[in-house]
Amino acid sequence: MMKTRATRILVTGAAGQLGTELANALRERHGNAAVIATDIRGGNPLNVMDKIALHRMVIDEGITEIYHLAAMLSASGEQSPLVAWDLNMQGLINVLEIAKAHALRVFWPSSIAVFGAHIDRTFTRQFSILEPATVYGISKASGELWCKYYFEKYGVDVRSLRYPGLISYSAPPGGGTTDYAVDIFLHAAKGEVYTCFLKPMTTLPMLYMPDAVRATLELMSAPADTLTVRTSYNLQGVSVRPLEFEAHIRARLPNFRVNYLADFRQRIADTWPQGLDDGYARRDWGWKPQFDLPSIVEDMLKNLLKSEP
Ligand code: AKB
Repeated sequence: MMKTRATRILVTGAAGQLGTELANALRERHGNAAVIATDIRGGNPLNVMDKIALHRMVIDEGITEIYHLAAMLSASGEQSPLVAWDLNMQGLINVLEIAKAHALRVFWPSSIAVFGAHIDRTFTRQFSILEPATVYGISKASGELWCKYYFEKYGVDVRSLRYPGLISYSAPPGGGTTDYAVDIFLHAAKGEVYTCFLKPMTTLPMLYMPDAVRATLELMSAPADTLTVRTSYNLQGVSVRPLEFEAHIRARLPNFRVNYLADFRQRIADTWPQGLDDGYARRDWGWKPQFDLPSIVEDMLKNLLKSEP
């Protein structure tokens, strides 16, 4: 009889915006001791570029699943394109190789950044052409194909979501084009004026963190034979403009003010989808977002204002 291994989860990039919350959710589900949260920035340090260290961690800790989140995002990637490419690609290949050798399950985040020119930006389909305009997007589009390759060629059960911008209050994002959607709340809660680096009418898709975490757990617990997408699933939450965030926040905090001063991130945002067709995710594993814009704004402000003196 085949022995089933106890679930032991390694999270890389666990100090990041998604990692912080996903590691907590995994701990709640599998128990504290089953989750090894690592990040190059400290705590339990692990550099995903160090193949030997990664291998040692997997063996020593009896890891059965990796949530590989360590990566450089779109805006910082444009500041250091080759460093971003190295980290995002080599890190993923290291994880896939170890997964292949030890029959590990893998979750790896992709992004709306895989899309660029020649798409229907208002309703970007699952199988639209991938022509990313950033090195981050190129690394995510290539990574998706590597995931599919390792699944088809070696049977590695690697699953992925194309996250839109993620909105949360626990840990700040860093280096992304959608970061404004968190920063605007942080400033509002502190009673500060916010200077937005995107134009007021820039529509981008966003997802509230509880929905993003739930989507990840649901995808990872779906039976393998129900999954028809082995690159990465489109995921849609809400499509929002900075001006709409401003108006909704001001309805709660009438003194809140936003200035608009677009920088290089505007060019990135202008290549991304404004909304996505996530029909495959809905059909294959039952995806359905729970938070709309008013409930996101309400929950964000409730939690952020609680922590303000
Ligand atoms: C970014 O803005 O780079 C990320 C993303 C959409 O992947 N939040």
